[in-house]
Amino acid sequence: MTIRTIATTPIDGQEPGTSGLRKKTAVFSAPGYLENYIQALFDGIGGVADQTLVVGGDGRFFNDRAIQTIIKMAAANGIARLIVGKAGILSTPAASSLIRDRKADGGIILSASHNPGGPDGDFGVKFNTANGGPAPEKVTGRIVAATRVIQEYRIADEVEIDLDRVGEVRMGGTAVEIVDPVDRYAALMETLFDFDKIVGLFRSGFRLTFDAMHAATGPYATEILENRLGAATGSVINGTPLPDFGGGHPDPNPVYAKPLFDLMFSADAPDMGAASDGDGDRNIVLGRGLAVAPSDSLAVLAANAHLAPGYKNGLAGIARSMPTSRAADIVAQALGIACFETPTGWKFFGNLLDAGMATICGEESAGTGSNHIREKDGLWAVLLWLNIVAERGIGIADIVRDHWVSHGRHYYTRHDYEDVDAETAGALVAELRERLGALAGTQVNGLDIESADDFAYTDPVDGSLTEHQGLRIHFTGGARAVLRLSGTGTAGATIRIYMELYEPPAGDLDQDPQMALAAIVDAVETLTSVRARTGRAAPDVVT
Ligand code: VG1
Ligand code: CO
Repeated sequence: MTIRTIATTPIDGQEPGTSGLRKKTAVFSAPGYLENYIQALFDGIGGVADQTLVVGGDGRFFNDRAIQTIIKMAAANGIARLIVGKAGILSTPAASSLIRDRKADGGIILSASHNPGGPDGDFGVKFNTANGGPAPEKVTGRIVAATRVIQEYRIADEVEIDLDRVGEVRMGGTAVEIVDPVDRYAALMETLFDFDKIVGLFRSGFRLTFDAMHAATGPYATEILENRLGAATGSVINGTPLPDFGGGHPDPNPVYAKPLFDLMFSADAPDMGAASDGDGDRNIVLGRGLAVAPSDSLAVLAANAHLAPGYKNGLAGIARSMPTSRAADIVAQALGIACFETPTGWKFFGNLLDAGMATICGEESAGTGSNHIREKDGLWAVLLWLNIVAERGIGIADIVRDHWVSHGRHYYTRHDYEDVDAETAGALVAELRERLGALAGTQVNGLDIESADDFAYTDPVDGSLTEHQGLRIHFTGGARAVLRLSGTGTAGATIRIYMELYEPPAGDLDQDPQMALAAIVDAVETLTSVRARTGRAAPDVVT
């Protein structure tokens, strides 16, 4: 094997955000960009000599070429083994599970997740550690430091490997193992859920539509839902992963998964609708005429998890990201277990899961998962819902309403202003942050502000402190608004405003969330002038 050492210089801005390094595909595929970052990654983790890494991506445009580069670079850096998904594709949950199963030293996941793909879309690279979870900030910090001093990268002068052929080939001293991840993932799901019970549900005529959005989950969903569980053929739609996701935006929200939402609100709606995102870690679940708010989904799943075999002994604790509604906290209280509030991004759940302090975690952005892996897991959530429906014998909407009747309802909405000028967005946040200290005790649009702060998190396991994770404004009576900037975008800035209001069990549980939250929305506008300052009449995405 001939190894070439190529001289290079640091590239600005190779800094991971909420979930890995994400850039426009054109940026990532420019000569040397991926190479610099991968070498910095190897250098930042102390080298990969004699290690084993898992590699795979969500199949988006440039995935295949990027993997070939990574294989050649890993071989040139003396790695012992690479475990690569067939055709270069691994859903994020499958990659996490593979890292754990095979006791790999970590994994490289090529994904920009819910961001659009294609030559004009986005690309991303994420590093996961040996626990199967996204690298914590102390690790990404070392990688960033390495991007700033890089002088050369190493790459093997070898022909490309046929990624479609399952089996093992060698590149110099490196074993390159191509695996089909679907069976292994399906087997893991069989250990957690009562497949026989779910088969019975489908036999009784239960109808499901699962929209894989032409992304990574398709093959797993078809195998598990249709082949193993007996959902009718055609229950999985858009099941073939495509490099441009069929021209769509693989984010399962009401805007980008509109056809599924329309179906579920139509007269001919099946019993359950569900969708996952580009890399398969997110999920949305809908019943007939009802989209389950992701924050509610976390709470309902936590309250009913004991009905599935994998969780029959109960939960150690629940964790949610700070902007996620506090519906899960009420469940934790009722169950007598702890509820942790972490910054946005799955990397903050890793320590809690490793320490056995939390069993189920979730985010308002349509992510739920458990201690079976160290990533959120879209299909897992769908299977847990199916298991619960099969056990309880009532539909999705009834389960959710029943939950509100016993625990109360957290009306919730997130308003996103996308592709805002970065300076405008930064100034808006900075100004509100300045004013936070003076807000407590004041009134806005007739609403009393009880307290306001900038969320900081001290990890209870390793004591690490993460600051500036979102501006929180608490109103008397328990309502709240949170404002933060997205850390996953690639163009301008996205302002996210999260709003919630608690209605106790005896209250009005059947309002339209936008109506229920209208006063909070207006108060936030008064406080921030977000619409005026961004020149938008309304948010781009409302979830
Ligand atoms: C968003 C979500 C966050 C999620 C992250 C990665 O981050 O808000 O909850 O963990 O995406 O999800 P941000 O910084 O844009 O708000 V995924 O499925 O895109 O990897
Ligand atoms: Co994702």
